[in-house]
Amino acid sequence: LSQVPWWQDAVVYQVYPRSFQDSDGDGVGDLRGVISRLAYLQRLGIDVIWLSPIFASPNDDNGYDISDYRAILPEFGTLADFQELLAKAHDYGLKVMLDLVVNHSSDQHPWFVEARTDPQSEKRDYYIWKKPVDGGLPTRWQAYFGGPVWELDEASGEYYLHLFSPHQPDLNWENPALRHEIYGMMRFWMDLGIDGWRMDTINMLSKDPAYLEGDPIPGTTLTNGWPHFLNGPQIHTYLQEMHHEVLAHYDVMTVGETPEVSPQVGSLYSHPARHELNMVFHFEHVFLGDGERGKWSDGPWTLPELKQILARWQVELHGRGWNSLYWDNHDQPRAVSRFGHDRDYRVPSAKLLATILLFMQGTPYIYQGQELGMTNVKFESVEHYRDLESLNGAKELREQHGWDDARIPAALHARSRDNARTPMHWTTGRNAGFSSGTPWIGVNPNFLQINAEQAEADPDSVWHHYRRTIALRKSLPVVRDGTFELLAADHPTLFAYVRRSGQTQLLVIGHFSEQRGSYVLPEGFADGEVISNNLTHLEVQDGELTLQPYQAVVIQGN
Ligand code: TEU
Repeated sequence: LSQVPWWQDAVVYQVYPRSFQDSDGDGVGDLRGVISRLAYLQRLGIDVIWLSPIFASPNDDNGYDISDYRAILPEFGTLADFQELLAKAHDYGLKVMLDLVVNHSSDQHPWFVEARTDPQSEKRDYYIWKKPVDGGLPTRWQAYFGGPVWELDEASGEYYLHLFSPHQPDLNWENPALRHEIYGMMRFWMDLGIDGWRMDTINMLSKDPAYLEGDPIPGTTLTNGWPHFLNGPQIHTYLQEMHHEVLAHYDVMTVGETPEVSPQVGSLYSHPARHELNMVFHFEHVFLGDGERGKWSDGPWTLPELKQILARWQVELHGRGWNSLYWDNHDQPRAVSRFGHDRDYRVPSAKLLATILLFMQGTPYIYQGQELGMTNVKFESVEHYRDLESLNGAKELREQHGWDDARIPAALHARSRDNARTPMHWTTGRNAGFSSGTPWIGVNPNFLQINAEQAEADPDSVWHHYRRTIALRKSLPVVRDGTFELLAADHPTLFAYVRRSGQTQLLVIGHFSEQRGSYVLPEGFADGEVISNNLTHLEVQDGELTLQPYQAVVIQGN
């Protein structure tokens, strides 16, 4: 009998430190703030805290642009604060993962400063430089935060590559000295006792050396470079090397952030026999509705599409790797606003999303505030946004695509990353209990109705539904081990699946609709036991279930 790895039983909670809890009144969340909330996280029943980057950074992209990988961002605290956080978390039985951002550094990192000021230095090759082609850009690939991926370095006449902002130059993973610097840095944090890594954009490390032009992006002069840098030729070699050199020597969990992967490719990254990562985040469900202007197009999504994507990952990765389960993170709008119904059915639809997610196979990730059913924010104007992707996006939509002043705020409201980054709601007090100073980004005014203090006091809250569902999940090995079968795949409003293992079978049903509906229970479930229900009542008659809007139930069959 093989032992179950601990991370297969774990529930992860993502903390975005800047917006979680401020302890010193400067308006920015910090590590001592996280320490003060460990008891809260333990009460929720999670096992692992993933901290978005806490390292020194000029904050062009809120810490995803690192200028010193071994130092804590002073706004967040000191290394001693981090060590205290780690020790106290461990005392509470909680593990801590950090964010590994090594596709790029900050342009303020001493490596890049040296590479730029002295083209002869060995640090030059830590980054990716190209001579102009026909007097211009080496390729017309579009950067994630707008504009081309190449920035001209006037002094040397060469361009450097930045897949994200110009302040995030890409590191050159082809250089073995760079790779070993990174491995040494990883050992530094693992020797302090951290329990895992979330690896930022890890499938972008290996660029196709041909640097071929991409397909044109309509309405722009730029092209799509994705096929030339996602899941590139050396990526598995690098990850196997990282595993062999560092990861294998520690008891840590790893999750790679990998846009544009299929379950087959996900298996290459996460099959245990390949010694790369434990699991990856795919983006297929959160990319639903993206169009010509990417996320800003915010097209409609349908439930059959959503089900098909999630079911495919459940079935095709079973026994061939391991799934990461998520709706929310710091880059996504709030799921209750996107996939639920945040106006009239906020509480039931937030609970429904919890049920659907937590009964699937894989390691679930809950993002701060998701457990309260926090919603998207409706800022009055573009000036209230802080995220560079949103600000650059708004500018491009206005200047290059002629979007007007009604359409742009609507797009930001629907899809901006800042929807997830407004301060956490703790209480009904000043700034929702986040800070005694002026928060770095506006607080969502609905904190008077949605906050942790009230949620913990109300047994019917979204929070208690998360707590109970996490506990239930942990008590049922079938959730960890069982097979997955999607039922009624084409049904427009019903998300139903069965998990089976040995004699145990669970039916999970979620009703994504404002109307009532009905569902004939499959064989073996008509007189089963209802083990979870997001509403207080339930109607079953002659094997037929009547479903209320956004109702979610789990039935254990016999
Ligand atoms: O995001 C990687 C990524 O692929 C982004 O393009 C993501 O799809 C986008 O933010 C969604 O709008 C990671 C981090 O999670 C993100 O916060 C960083 O900005 C980015 O890498 C660069 O480090």
